[in-house]
Amino acid sequence: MAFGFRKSLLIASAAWLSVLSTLSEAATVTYDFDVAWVTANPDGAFDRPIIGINGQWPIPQITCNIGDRVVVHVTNSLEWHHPHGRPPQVSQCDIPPGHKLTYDFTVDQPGTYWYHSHTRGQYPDGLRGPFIVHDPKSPFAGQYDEELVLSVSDWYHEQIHNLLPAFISKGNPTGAEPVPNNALFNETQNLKVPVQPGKTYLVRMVNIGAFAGQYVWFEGHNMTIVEVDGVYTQPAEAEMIYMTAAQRYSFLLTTKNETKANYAFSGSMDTTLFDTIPDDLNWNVTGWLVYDDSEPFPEPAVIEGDEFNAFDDMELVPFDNQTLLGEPDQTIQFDVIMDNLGDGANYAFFNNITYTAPKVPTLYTALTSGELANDATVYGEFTNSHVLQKDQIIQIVVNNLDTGRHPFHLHGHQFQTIHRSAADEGTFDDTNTTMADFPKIPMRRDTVVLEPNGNVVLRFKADNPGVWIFHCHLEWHVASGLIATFVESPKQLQDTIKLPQDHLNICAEGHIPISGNAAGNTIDLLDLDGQNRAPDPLPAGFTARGIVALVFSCVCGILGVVVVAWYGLAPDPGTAGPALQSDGNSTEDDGQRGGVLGAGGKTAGAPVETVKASGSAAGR
Ligand SMILES: [Cu+2]
Repeated sequence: MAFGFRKSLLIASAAWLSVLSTLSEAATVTYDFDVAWVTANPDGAFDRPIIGINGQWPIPQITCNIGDRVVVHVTNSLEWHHPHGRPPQVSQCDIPPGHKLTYDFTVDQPGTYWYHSHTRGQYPDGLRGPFIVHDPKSPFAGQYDEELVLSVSDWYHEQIHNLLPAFISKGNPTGAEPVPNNALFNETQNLKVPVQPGKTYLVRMVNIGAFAGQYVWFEGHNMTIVEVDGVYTQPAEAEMIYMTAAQRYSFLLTTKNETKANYAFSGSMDTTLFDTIPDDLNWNVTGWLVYDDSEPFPEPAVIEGDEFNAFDDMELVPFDNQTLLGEPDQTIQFDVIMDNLGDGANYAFFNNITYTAPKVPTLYTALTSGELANDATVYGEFTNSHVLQKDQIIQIVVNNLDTGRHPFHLHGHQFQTIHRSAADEGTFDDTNTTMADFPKIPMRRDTVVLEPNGNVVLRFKADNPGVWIFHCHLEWHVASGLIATFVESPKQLQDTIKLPQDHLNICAEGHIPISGNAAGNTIDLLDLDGQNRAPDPLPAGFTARGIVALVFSCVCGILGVVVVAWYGLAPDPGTAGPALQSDGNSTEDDGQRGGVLGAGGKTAGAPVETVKASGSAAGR
C-alpha cells in the first residue's frame, strides 16, 4: 500500500525546509497508524470488512497547523489474499504486509485535504480520511465561531478487490464502472449535526468518494465559499455546490437565530456518471442541522434532473488575486480516450498511452539517472512521463474525447484553470488565442471537472520539485490507466533528496529495484528492454464497438438457448403462480428512486466532529 497525501510526502521534507526557518513556532504532530481490516456497516445494509486504522473506522482525522512537521508511522497489517492491480510506483514502493513506513513532512499550505491509499483500490474500501491544516493567519480567521468537518462519499457493498478484476476484463468491454450502492455523509447516513443558533460555522467539506460526484445543498441556509482545494477565495455565495471525488470546499454557514426547526442537508450522486442505474439505488444521502433534538427532522426536498443548478467554480476568484501566468514554456496536450486492448478489456488513455507502472518507482529513476533524468525516455514508454524544468510555465490542455465527466487532479500544485468548455464543445483550439482570451485572475485549485466531449486548459509554474502525477480521480480510471507523470526539476531532486532507510527497506522486502530506468536497467538507461508494458493493441479491424456487438450477439445467442431450455424445463403455469406473485411485490421498492431520504441508515446519529476555531490539533 502507498499513501497519497494531498501535498508531497517524502519529497516535501527536502523541498520545504525553507518554510521551517520562517515559522519558529512550528510543532511536530505525530500519529501512529496501524492499518488493518475491521468490520463496519456504514449504510445499515450489512457488516463487511473495511480497512481501518488502530481498530477504528471511520479512520482518524489528521489535524495540524500550517508550518507543523507531521510524522506518521504507518504499519501495514493488511493481509492480501487476492492482490489485484499494481501499485502506481511513483514516489515510493508499496508497504508490504507486516511492514512499517514513516511519512515525515512539513506542511506549508493551509486548508482542507484528505489522505488515502493509492494502491489496489484501497481507499474505496475505507482507507480515506480528512486532513485539516489550520491557519492562524487565514483571511477569514475571526469571521466564524466553530469549524465542522463534513465528508461526502459513495459506498460499495462489494469489496473493491472483487470489483476491480471484473471491471478490467473482457467481460466488460465497454468499461462500465461499478455503480456505488449508497452515498454517505461522514461515512454514515442520517447524520445529525448539532448547531447553535446565531453562529457562523466554517464547514470544511471533502468528497472522499471513489467515483460519484455529488451535488450538496443545505435547506434554508446559504454557503459562502471561502476556500477550494487549499486556495482561499474571495467570498462567493452558493445555494448548491458540485463536488467531484477529491474536491474540497470550505464555506461559511450562518445559523438561524431561533431553534424552532431542524434543517435537512443533502448529497445527491451525479447519476450521469453511471452507465446503469440499478432499480434499488438511492443516490441521495441526508443529514440534518440540529437546532433542537426534540423538534421533527423534516424530509428533504426532492431535486432531480435539470433542477440541479450548482455553483460554477470557474467564477471563483483566488483571495490573493494571483494574475494569469505568462505564456507557457511548455504545453502538454492530453486527449482522453477510452478504448479496448488486445486482452479485450477497456482501458483509459492519455493520447495513445494507458499508464502501466514502471518496475522502478519514477522518483527513484529520477534520482539515479544523472543527466539522463532530464530525458523522459528513462521513465518508460507507458508512464506518460514529462520532464518539467525549474520555474517553467506549464500549460496542460486536456481534451475529452469520451462521453463521461472526469475530475482531473494534479499532485504538488494548484493550477490556474484558464479555460473550461461546456460539454460537447470538442477539443481546445488555440489558433488565434491570446492572453486576452483568458481570465485576468483565473480560478485556482487542484482538482477540476472536465465535461463530456469538452476541454480544459490549466497553467502552473514548476516551482515545487518532485514527481507528481496528474490523473483522473475516479478510482476506476486510476485503475484503467488515466495517469500521467511530471518529473519536475530532476536536478534539484538529485541535489536535495536523500531517501530514508525505511523507504529503501520496503522496496527490498517487495523485491522492487530502486535504481535505473523504468525497466530497472542501470547500465544503458535508454534501453527499456523488459519494462512493464500495457497489453498489446487489438488486432487490426477490431473496434470497441465491434467487441460490444460481438459480446452482445454472443450473450443474445446464449440467452436464447437458456430461455429455450428454461421454457422446456418450466413446470405448468398453474403451479408457478405464488412465486410470480411475490416477484411482483418486489417492484414496490422502485418508488424510492426519486426520493431523497436514505432508506437504510441504521447507523444514524453518529456525531459530527466539532473543532474549535482556535483549533489546537487533536493529535498532539
Ligand atoms: Cu475518469
